[in-house]
Amino acid sequence: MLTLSKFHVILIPLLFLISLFSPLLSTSIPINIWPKPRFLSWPQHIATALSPNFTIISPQHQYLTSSVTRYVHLIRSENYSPFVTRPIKLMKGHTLINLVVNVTDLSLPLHHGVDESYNLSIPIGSSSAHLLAQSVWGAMRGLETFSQMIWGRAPDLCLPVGIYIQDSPLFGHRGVLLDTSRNYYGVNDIMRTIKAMSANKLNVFHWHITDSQSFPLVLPSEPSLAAKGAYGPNMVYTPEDVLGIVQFGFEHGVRVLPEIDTPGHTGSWGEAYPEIVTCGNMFWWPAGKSWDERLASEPGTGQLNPLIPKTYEVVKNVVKDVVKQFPEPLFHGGGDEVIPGCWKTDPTINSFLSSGGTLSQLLEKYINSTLPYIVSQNRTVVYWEDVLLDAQIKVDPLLLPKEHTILQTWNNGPVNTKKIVAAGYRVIVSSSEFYYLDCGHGGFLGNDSQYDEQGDGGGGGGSGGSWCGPFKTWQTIYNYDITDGLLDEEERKLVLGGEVALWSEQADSTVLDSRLWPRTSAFAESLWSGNRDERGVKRYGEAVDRLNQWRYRMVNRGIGAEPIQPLWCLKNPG
Ligand code: CP6
Repeated sequence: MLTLSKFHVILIPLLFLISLFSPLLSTSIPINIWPKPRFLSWPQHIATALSPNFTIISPQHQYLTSSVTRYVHLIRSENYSPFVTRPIKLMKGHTLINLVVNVTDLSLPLHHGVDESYNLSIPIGSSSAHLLAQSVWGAMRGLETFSQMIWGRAPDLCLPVGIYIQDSPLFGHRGVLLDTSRNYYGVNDIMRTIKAMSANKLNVFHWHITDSQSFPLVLPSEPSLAAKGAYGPNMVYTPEDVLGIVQFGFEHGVRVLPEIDTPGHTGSWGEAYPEIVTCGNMFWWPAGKSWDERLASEPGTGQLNPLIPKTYEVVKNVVKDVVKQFPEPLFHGGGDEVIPGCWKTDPTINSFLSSGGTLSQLLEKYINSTLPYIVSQNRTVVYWEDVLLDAQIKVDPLLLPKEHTILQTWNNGPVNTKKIVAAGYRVIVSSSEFYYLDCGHGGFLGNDSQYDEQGDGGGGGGSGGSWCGPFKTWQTIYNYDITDGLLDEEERKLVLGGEVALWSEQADSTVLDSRLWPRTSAFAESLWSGNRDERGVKRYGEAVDRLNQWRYRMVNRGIGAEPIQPLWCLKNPG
């Protein structure tokens, strides 16, 4: 079998040379692959018909096989045509009958950094196309690309021939955060999101499962947390639901990364265990008080009390059950927005503080009593940046072993990313200035100036308020470079990738698709193949029509992505 590297060495320079003389290469019509592949050559602009009996031949594999079945169905029932097609030569009397998939190592697991590269070629005159990948996950990326090259109305389908694609991602961690605590989402909403992620070659579903408002996760060792903390008996995720979602993730090449946010954002735990939560159900920002004096980060929040043994009993049970349900090697422990005022409402904590203890020591005690346990369960822990960077409550880096800890930014993009990598930690970038999708509406406390410190009419704190700033356009998202401000290669290597975040104070299933898509597609391309053209110039101008076309294909596939332009623009391309 031809190996990827031989392919690479011989074919790429050759095709590149050919492409230099081909004026047709740069056109994206009718081929419109999103995210754009790293290398694509289609010098002769020839297309052929897809056989009505088209099949995909691939090795047997628990997850690849179901993915192949899905793509055969999707491809054979395609009903999508681009609005404008340039003249292309259609081969007469020829059809493409199958796609042959080869995977070099079927055993490579779906972990961070797994090889997702693939080569796809559809030779002229052959009845077979060829997909070669190192891992089944790379094969899934290639299948998606192949499916995006088909157009027409089944059974009259076409696809390009004489095309060669070599593709691989720039970043290994390409994620979407969904908050299922502020508002509940059904299992079908989560699966539809994972499906759409996979179509955009995204690979991490960061599931912010619990927060202060509700605790929807049913855990066998701690059943009362969901029984009392969920919004209702049907607004929960049972172990069977989780198993189904994790399985669905594997079938789509998407890791499901659970977050159990502690010690802050835990008001909902207090429904079952009031004794372990401080300031549960307290209104968050009394009139006239400053940011630092606020009691909590939102209405209804609360924080776990690090001085009570019962806290650790409950947390360990939760971690133990979550680790059983989620095979993903990363565990997100939260650690964001621990608020001095909330802990200070508790008498035991107050006496600890008045006898010389510090707020940071409280968080240190909490981390030191939980992180080693999570690591003992064979998990690497992800925390929000706050545990390292918060001005008042942060821990000694000695308590955050670099080999077991990853930090996720949410403030001050380039600056905080730089601080984290400079301290030697791996980082996931999800800066609110670029990657928060929930913002753009009024704050949830309305426009009451009493709460409007920043004077911008936002509600302040949390999503939708003053910290959100303006609605993030797809261009803002597309253009952001997550390694901005990092000068040397060593620092850049520590940037695992990024995540967009949909916090759900002002979102639920009714707006899920349109809040996520197609802006998350813009993010997906930026992290897969970058946001610049061959000359290094930002390519959002070129991307707009492709994104608009891709949005129509997503809508065809049942994703309620919102329009970015009037249809007129596709009829009159720039
Ligand atoms: N919930 C949790 C939130 C936010 C964070 N953590 C958040 C903060 C600011 C904005 C949006 C969301 N709602 N648990 C911060 C990581 Cl603007």
